[in-house]
Amino acid sequence: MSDRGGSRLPGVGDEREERIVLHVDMDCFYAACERLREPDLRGEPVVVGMGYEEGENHGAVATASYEAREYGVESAQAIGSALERLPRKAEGDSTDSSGADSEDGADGEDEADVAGYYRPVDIEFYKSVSTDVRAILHDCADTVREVSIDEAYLDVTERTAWEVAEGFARHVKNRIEREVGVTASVGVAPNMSAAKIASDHDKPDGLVVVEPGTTRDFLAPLDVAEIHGIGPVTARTLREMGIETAGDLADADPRTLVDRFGERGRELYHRARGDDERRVTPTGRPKSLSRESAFTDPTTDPEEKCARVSTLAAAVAERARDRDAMYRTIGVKVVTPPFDVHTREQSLPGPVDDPELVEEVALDLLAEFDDDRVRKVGVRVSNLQFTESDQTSLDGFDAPSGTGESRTADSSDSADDPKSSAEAADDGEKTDEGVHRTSRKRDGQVSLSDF
Ligand code: TTP
Ligand code: MG
Repeated sequence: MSDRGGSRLPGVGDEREERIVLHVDMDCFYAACERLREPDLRGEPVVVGMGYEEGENHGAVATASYEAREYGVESAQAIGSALERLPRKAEGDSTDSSGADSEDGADGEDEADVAGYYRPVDIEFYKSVSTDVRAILHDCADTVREVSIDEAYLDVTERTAWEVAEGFARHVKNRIEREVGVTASVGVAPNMSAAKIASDHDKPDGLVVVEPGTTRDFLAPLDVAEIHGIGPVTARTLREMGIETAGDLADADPRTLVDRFGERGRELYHRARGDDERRVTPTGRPKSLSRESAFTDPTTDPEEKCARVSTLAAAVAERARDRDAMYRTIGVKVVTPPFDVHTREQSLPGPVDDPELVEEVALDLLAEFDDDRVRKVGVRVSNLQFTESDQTSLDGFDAPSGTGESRTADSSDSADDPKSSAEAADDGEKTDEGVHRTSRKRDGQVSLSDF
């Protein structure tokens, strides 16, 4: 099927088999975000409603925590139906306990426990959390395709090897959990569609690796509906044709499928066989490069802060050089407890590639915070100008050098993901906010070492 390479020997000349693709999908994302700022919700059934208002019955379920799913609550359900399955928890001073009859809960629960926390969607907050997650993804991979607020593909072929791909993926997962506080499920496979199925295979907190050469076997027992691109209608038609599993589909006669579904039938046939030659194409060229690092304990020690900023400055400058990027603006970010983000930056007369200057300017900007207790510092270069077209093959997504829109925190195909505060900072604004927002860490070295 591959028109690339000639040999089918594993790892030899077959580019398709060599790719290492990660699909990262956050677990019950909106609910996880709510838990982040309301830790009491951990381990509890949580329902996040779109168009929902506290104490009301209208709106639809955007997502439900896995605990709430136990009661039959699911995305797109009317809040009224969700409340029938999982009554609202009576909470202190604010919410009522309407419908708090708990007899239809899951087995073995105390009556008092059979109730859930209902929260309205707060998309701005979820975007800020998504920005933090994306920063880690960009730090871990050179090629990141953000497909929604909680989902991305990474091509990490250049960063790792199949022998250690599982450890690499675990590292990505652990970083997200440790640094952001939400869990992701990750699928690793030689192509995008298998990676997506793999990330969904063991949710939540899953990690499933599909080694090259095993994709077809991995897919075979799965229901056809799990194949990307097969919705309920197609699945029903396939079942009527006696095709229940991906294995059945892989063994079907492609001509019959084309007769029934047109060329799409052939595509589904290939997907079921684990053939998917799409490359992970990034959602954009960076508008800035940054790196940041949290102190284990907040510190006031100027030397400690300076040392950290120097290290970060060197890392950022090196990354810019790797990317053939010159920069005209150098900035620092300082986070003081609890989550107050301060950014300062300085623009130069023209674009430079000058690691020493990055350090010098960054330390200069940091001096303002000498007396402050600091929990995190970051260094960023922006106003980038690319001296070489290092992503020529991907330029369909890019504006000309220096004006390319950053997709580091933005997804090009996610209309509900406008610029976050971190992005605003990239536009030269100074942010000084009392919310938990961090700019991205999008550069990173092969070692993936955490600062
Ligand atoms: P999903 O990744 O589909 O769902 P999820 O992250 O909540 O749960 P899972 O663990 O199964 O991945 O969607 C991501 C977010 O998008 C989700 O948290 C809420 C939002 N969303 C809606 O608003 N409406 C919907 O119908 C769906 C499916 C998701
Ligand atoms: Mg998700």
